[in-house]
Amino acid sequence: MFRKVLIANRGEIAVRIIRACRELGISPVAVYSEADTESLHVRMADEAVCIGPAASTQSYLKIEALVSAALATKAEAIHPGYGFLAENAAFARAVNAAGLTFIGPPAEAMEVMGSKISARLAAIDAGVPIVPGTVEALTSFAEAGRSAEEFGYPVMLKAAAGGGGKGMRLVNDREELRSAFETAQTEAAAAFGDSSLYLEKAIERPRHIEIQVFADNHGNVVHLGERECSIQRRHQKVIEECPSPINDPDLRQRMGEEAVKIARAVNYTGAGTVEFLLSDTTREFYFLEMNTRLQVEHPVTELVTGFDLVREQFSVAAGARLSFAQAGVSWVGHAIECRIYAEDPGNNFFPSPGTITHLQEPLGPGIRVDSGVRRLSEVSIHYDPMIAKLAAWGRTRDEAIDRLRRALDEYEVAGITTTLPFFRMIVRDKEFIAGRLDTGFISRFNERQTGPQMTTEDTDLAIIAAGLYYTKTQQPVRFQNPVSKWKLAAREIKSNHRRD
Ligand code: MV4
Repeated sequence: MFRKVLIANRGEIAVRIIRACRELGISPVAVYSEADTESLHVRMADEAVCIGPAASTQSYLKIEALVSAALATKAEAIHPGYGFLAENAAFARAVNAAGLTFIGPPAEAMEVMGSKISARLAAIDAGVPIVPGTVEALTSFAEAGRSAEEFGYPVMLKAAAGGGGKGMRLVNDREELRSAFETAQTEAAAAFGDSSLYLEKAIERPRHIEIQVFADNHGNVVHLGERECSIQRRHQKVIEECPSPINDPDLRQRMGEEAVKIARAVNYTGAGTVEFLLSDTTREFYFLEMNTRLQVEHPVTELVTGFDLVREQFSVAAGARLSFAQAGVSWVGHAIECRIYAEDPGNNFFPSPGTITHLQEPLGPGIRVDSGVRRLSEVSIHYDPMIAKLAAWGRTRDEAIDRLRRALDEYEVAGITTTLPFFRMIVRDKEFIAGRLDTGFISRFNERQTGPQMTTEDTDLAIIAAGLYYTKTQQPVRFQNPVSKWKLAAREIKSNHRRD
């Protein structure tokens, strides 16, 4: 095993990786930008190296600074976490060229999956079903028109260099194609420096189901089942679950086998995720893309399978065999994760940077919090606003939801606005509880919410009532079960009050 590892990341994932280091007796080295001198991950590491100014392009994305920091501290390996350079093949190559181990797949596998077109070709070669569509990049608008007719409207235009929904356009009919083609091209060029597009038939009301895979350097490839990630907002996952509420052992096995085929086809090693779209109506599934990193939502798989994915990443990167075989993987109970963001759900999820003046994270049966912050942490505008992940495990989905609801109500954050109130409403939503989670969930949820929305006068009354309560008792407003909008509003007023 490695003696010392550098963690090329920040926030909750750096903390998560440091914890795995501790359990394995590895000395963790943190890196930080000038905005992160006081951050939790820096405090928790054995050593920390400042790699540059706040802007991530000048710090967390600086390949030379990271490699130099690893060499200077005599680290033997670099764990990239997720985001930043985690899926950057040039980074993996630079790490290896410096004689260090990159904790992740081979650079070649990252490159194949980095282009959606080569990823689809790899799937075809492996005999894995892909969404019907073009195999090569579209060379002209005329070709897009012909392909759209061939596969049949509605179609999706997607950026070849994209992923995660960036530069994606739904085209319902011939009339919409021209402007969709042009905007998708412009967006792709701006976001990825590559305007090439391809076209897929649109799957209506799909579910996003992904399979966790793991491979070692000895030819062993296994899957750890699925995660349901259909609840998304602007292509950002909001809630993830394991197993999928449409849990079906036969479907899991079939998707798992296809995911393993893909991983084998690209000589994958380490942790990876194969994304599929599943048609709710036909139950058919199609390969979408492969993420060549540890994912944000890995805790739900850990809670249900019992494996420590970061530990396993270290172990296979150090050359060991996987600590389990496919037959040794079983799934117990149900886990659900909420991503807690420093964003204002009452203001279109606008970022809410600032100082966390009060923090009480939930604990208790079946609760796991992966947090990157503590009291007095600064949430900076420079980085992703996700401050923590809250996951609940229960023997059944209902029990997991009960625990999640309880933990969300226990969770206190003041000084910044968070997405906690949004989750407190989702875990009380009938459709969510029933597990009806296709990709249209959030927009239908928002429509349901606009029904009993508070009027301005209601809000004013709630503010006055909460103010009176506070003046009288000198106690922050506290509710055991904030079911009504009024109580939720009062809860927010309580957080606002603590801001000073
Ligand atoms: C699709 C699709 C329908 N048909 N592709 C969105 C994120 C990216 N990973 C792929 N996405 C989609 N691709 C075809 N051919 C619908 C979506 C989609 C979606 C997928 C999963 C979860 C939420 C979603 C929300 C909107 C669109």
